[in-house]
Amino acid sequence: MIRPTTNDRLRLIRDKVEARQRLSLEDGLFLYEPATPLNEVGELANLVRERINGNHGYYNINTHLNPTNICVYRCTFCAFRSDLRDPKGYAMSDQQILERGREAVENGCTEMHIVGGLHHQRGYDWYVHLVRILHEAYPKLHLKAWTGVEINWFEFLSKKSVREILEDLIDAGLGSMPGGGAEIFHPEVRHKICEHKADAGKWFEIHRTAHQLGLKTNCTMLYGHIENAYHRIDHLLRLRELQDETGGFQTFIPLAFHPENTGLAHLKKPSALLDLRTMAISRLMLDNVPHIKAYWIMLGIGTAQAALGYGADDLDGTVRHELIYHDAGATTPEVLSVDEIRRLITAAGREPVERDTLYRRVQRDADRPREWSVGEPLLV
Ligand code: V47
Repeated sequence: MIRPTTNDRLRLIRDKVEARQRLSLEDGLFLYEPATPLNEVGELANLVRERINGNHGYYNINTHLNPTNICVYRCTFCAFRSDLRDPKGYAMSDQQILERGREAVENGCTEMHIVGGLHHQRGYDWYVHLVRILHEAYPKLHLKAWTGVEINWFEFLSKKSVREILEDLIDAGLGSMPGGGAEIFHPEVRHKICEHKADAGKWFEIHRTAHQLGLKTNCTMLYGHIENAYHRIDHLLRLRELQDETGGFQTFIPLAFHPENTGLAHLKKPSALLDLRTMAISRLMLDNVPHIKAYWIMLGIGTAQAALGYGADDLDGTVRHELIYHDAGATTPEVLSVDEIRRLITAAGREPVERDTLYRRVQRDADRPREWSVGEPLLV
């Protein structure tokens, strides 16, 4: 039997992409092979990216809030967490939290991204309360808060169902959920890097319930540690399956592992080549997720900019107060100005478009840039 060459297999995949057909597990594994030229994988991903998002390069004006870093779990990849009695440990007061809200609004932010540790001594009510006080004080600021792992912890604390917890949070002012806590779903890896926290089934149950309640959520994949290409493609296929069912994911964010100060500090950071290949393969496999985010904080500015030609359509935001990556050795700046982020997108040949969390165009008055309103949804 004559075995198909790399070119034959690439041609078959190109035909599928052009005909808008689904790529299989085998296709995904082939795209990850080092002998499959990265530029060709990127070109295919760019085709899909431009089909879905045209030439738009999205960004938002946002801030992060990590109310506590004290955490009952000990995920080996995390440099942010702290023990209860460690001098590094903190939990913010209501006043500090509200001060962050004020700063965000004064800087024209449309979104606050809220995630943190699972504090040994804080009850369920604290987590709901801090969403409520922020929403009451700053009702226009979109609160994208708590990952599936946190919601699972709230189940333990409150003895309520996932649905009841999400209803409490929506009532308090939750606007959507971030995509963290997904890591790698395959148990071979998950058991080694975060064995105690929510497993894949639980993470999916929580996102499915959120989607059923009308919440949009994001999804992520932490790559570049002990997983292999099979685990990554398996992860993407699981996400694609839930998206077929609910349509509730807005954005997929591939998260490059940063080893410094973690239990996996002996590993090397993933290369820019793996970053771009993963970005492109994500765009190709997740044909039903509207957006792919190149999170500049963790990729570095140069790679994030290049990713806009490898499937990504979004750079995330100006970002203020990011701790999870900076504790793990990220050398990117702590914040980008709007002018800087727009310049990066323009230099990549894309049209910079400010979006809100739900991907509607944000309009600002040139004379009063802190004030804003939202326009039409942005998909082309
Ligand atoms: O779940 C933790 C990852 C995630 C490290 O939804 C690490 O818009 C690399 O989910 N090296 C939290 N990654 C961050 C997250 C996120 C980020 C930006 C945007 C959105 C969104 C979501 O960060 C965790 C974990 O996968 N993480 N430690 C580390 N050392």
